[in-house]
Amino acid sequence: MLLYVRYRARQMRQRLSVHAMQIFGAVAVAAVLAGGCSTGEDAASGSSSSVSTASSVDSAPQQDAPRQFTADIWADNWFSLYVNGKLVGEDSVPITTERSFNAERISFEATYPLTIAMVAKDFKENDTGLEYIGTSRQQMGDGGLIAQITDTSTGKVVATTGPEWRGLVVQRAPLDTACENSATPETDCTFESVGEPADWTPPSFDDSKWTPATVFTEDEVQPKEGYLSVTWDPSAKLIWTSSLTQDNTILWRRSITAE
Ligand SMILES: [Ca+2]
Ligand SMILES: [Ca+2]
Repeated sequence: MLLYVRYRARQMRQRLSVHAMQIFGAVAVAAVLAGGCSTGEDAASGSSSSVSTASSVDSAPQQDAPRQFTADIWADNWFSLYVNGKLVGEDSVPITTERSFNAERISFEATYPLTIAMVAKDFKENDTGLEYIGTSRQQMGDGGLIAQITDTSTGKVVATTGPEWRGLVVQRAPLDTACENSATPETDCTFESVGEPADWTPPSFDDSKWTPATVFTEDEVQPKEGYLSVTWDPSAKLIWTSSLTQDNTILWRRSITAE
C-alpha cells in the first residue's frame, strides 16, 4: 500500500511536471512568436523610422517637397504660365478668338520657392498694334492681367498679381497713338519689339532691370466674362505695364518663397 501511494505520488509529480513543461512550452512559443514580431520590427527598423518620418512630414511640410497648386488667371487676351522654368499651362482660347475674355484654372505641381513666369498678350492684328483694321471699330485695343495661385494642401492663396511683379514689354505699338485713326495704319503706325531673353523663365534669371507692374482699377481695365466667375483674393490686382493700350506683349516674373 505504501509502495502504491509512493508510486501514485511519483506519477502525479511526473504529470504535473509534464503539464508544467507543456504550459512553459506554450508560453515559450508565444514568447518566440511575439519575439518574432518584434524581431521583424527590428529587422525593418529602417521602414519603421521612415514611417515616423512620413508622419512628421504630414504635420510639418518640408519646403522642398513637391506641392500641388491651382492658378486662377484672367487675361485680356491671352497668357501662358511657367513655374520654375517649366510650362504648366496656357490660355485654352486662341488669341485670334474675338473677345477672348475667359478665365482659366490651371493645376500644377511645384516645389517652393516658386518662380512664376507668364507671357501676356493683348490682341493685335499685326505690328501696327491695332485691331478691327479698316472697320469703324479700328482701335488700339487694351490689355490686362490678374492671377492668384493657391497651395491646395493649405488652401492658402500664396501668390497674386500686384506691384511686386516685374514685366518686360516685348512688343509695343503703335508708338504714335494718333495713327489709331489712320486710313493707312500699316504705313503710319510704328512699333518697337525685342526678342524674348534666353532662359527668362527659370529661377536663375535676373529680372532686376525689368519694370515693376502698374496696378489698374476695374474701371480702367473693364474686365469681363470669365473675370466675374472667379472669387479673387483681395490682394490680387489687375496689372499691366505702363500703357494698357500700347504695350501688347509682356513677359512677367514673380518669385514666391514658402509661407
Ligand atoms: Ca484686348
Ligand atoms: Ca493694344
